[in-house]
Amino acid sequence: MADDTDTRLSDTLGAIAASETGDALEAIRIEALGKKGWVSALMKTLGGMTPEQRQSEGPKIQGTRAQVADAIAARKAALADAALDARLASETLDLTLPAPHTPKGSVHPVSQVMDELAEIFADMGFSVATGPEIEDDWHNFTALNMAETHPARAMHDTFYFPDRNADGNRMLLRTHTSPVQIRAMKAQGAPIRIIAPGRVYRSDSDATHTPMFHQVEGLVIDRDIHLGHLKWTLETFLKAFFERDDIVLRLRPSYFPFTEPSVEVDVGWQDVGGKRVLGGDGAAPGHGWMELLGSGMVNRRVIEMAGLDPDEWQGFAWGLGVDRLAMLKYGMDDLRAFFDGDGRWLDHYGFGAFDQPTLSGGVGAAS
Ligand code: 2NL
Repeated sequence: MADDTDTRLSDTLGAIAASETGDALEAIRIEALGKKGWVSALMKTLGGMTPEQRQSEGPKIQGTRAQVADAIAARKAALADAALDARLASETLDLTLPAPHTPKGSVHPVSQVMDELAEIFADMGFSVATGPEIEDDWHNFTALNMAETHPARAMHDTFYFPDRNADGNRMLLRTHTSPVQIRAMKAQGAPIRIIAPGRVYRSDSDATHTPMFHQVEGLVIDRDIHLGHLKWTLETFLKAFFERDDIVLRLRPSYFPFTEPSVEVDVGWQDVGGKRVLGGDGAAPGHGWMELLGSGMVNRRVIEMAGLDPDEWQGFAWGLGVDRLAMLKYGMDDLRAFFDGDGRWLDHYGFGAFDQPTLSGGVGAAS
């Protein structure tokens, strides 16, 4: 029986060492240590022994049981280690691989330019004012010294709503962001330094006009403000925006009902390889002027209608098209593509969300 046990023990230990899976090992354990296993059967023989026999056989049988149990535990640990090693070897992560291309949004050039404008003017002490796109004709026209008969009030320019508001005013889609500035003057009083960027609407649609477009207006009201302040402000802004020190302005007399005097502002351009590039004296040979924005000293009637005393407060204002500004700076040549929402156009002309314009890092985004 001792020989028998020794043979079974060495067979079992050999099978344990040769086992390749947890299942195979478990089968061996059941065969040896299970209720009906051969080691368990050996243990049961102790009950029928004399005390002397038990004394000599007991430690042997216990030793056999312990050897089998220890061998199984050791093999189990070895198999688990091997399995972990195999997993670690197969589940590698190559950190040198390029990031996968995942679809992501981009910042529209109009939003990018508006952010750039806000950054530049914030540095000159301007804050950003916003207001409703659905306006009444008092804030959009009357307060801006535009009489009932003014051509801009004609139906073909303005989108009117069919109903009047509670005060009997006609409602419309704002045709410029001036009403935002009227509201800001009435709410904040003077002095004031704001820009008002946003969507505006005109019933006009062709190659260079869309029924909705973007405008930014600016307004400064303070004591002793004159045209020199206007010219310096616009020059400083345009140099920062186009990131060129050689921006030259030409002021031409013009007419707007809301400013007096009114000035149209041209920027000098030069021919660089067949392309018009802003910068340089527009009067030089091969150079020219490009009309960029309208401005002027705020009409005293407008200051009055905004609730301020025009003998105490003066100021200047300007307005310009954001879409055109974006086209000039970033080289898009078709305005209509701006508002198609075509993913390919946005992939090409859009900006990364992390390309925040800053004066220190440059207001022009990298891509
Ligand atoms: C343009 C240029 C302009 C203004 C807008 C303005 C606003 C207030 C008072 C006075 Cl609250 N003016 N805005 C001034 C001059 C020009 O826009 O070409 N407009 C048709």
